[in-house]
Amino acid sequence: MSVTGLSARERSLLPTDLPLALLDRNGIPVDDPALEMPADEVLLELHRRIVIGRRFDTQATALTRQGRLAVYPSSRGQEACEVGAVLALREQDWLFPTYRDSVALVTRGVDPVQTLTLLQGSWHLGYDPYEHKVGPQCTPLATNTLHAVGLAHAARLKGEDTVALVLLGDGATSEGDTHEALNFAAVWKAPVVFLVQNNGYAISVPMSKQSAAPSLAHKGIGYGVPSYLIDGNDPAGVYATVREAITAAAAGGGPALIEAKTYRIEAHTNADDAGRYRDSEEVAAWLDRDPLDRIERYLSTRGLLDEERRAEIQAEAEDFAATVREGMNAEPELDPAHLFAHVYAQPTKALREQAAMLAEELAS
Ligand SMILES: Cc1ncc(C[n+]2csc(CCOP(=O)(O)OP(=O)(O)O)c2C)c(N)n1
Ligand SMILES: [Mg+2]
Repeated sequence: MSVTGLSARERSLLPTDLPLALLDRNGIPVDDPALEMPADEVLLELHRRIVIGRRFDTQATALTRQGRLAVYPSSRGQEACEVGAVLALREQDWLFPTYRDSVALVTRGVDPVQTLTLLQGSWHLGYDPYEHKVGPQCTPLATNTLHAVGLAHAARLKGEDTVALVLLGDGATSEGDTHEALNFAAVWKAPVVFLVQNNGYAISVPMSKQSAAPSLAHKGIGYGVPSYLIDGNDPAGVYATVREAITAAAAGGGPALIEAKTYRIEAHTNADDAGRYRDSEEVAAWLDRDPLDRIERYLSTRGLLDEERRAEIQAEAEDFAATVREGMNAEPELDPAHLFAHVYAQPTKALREQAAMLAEELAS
């Protein structure tokens, strides 16, 4: 696309024509990259966390088949985003995830069983958001964008060095909340990074029916938000971009919008049949761009990843999966009265009446 006729400020906000990357689909470093390659320790940690995250994901999917989880939205294929973005966060930063981002949560250190509590249907939220600075996994699309901007703006007013990273999908960019969040993030120069995981679909709705924009990253320009278009299957590239955006936001540069082009390998959730709206050739083409293969190939070529380390990480991932199984197979201890807790600061009259009615019924 020609940028002739645009002002310098407009040009500075635009994403690149081609998605930015550090590693190509074969794990070979791209020529003349616009991003800085992360240190070797970071690359090794990206690899380790992706292996563990993927094992967690297959374990969670298996638990839905065993009736231990009500629903699970898999992020298989999207691990470069799930892991790359989270490892780029500093300890003091906040993460605002969606239902798709359980792997991001466990990468941040949230207990895996607590992570799955919501999807098990046994409690509103299984973890303490303050412990790891992770907001609740958001099911209403895009509402977390507003939470992230609110938190980031408040932190800035208080003089705290905190950046908020919000994860959202391609479909969520059509929600009004996303636009309100982008607008006020830019007006307030709030330190917030919007990472759109464009996985090609909003359930069965493909990108071609979602947006006519040249890219989702282009949506930033109308709000004055600088944008990046990146290869969302390159763990090194996702890490480097999110890190760069976080550093700029922390330095007072305001928000950034990143569109990461990726693909959801599994169905929307275990309740969806993806074969009804996409063909297997499309899936196969994306399997060929697998983020785990990519980083493995790069690290192996560099001599940083041998069979021994690979086996160690695999064993660690198996242990992690066993912990998840054990925790999820234990019957949750539930108090029906908790249904009414934490909904309102001051429960409404109707809720108080319902709670009393339930208590009476349980006592009889
Ligand atoms: C406000 C709102 N509208 C509709 C839905 C129903 N819904 C759940 S997931 C989904 C698709 C979201 O697609 P996308 O944002 O691309 O995220 P993905 O599931 O692909 O990660 C829809 C429409 C919802 N959860 N919230
Ligand atoms: Mg999507």
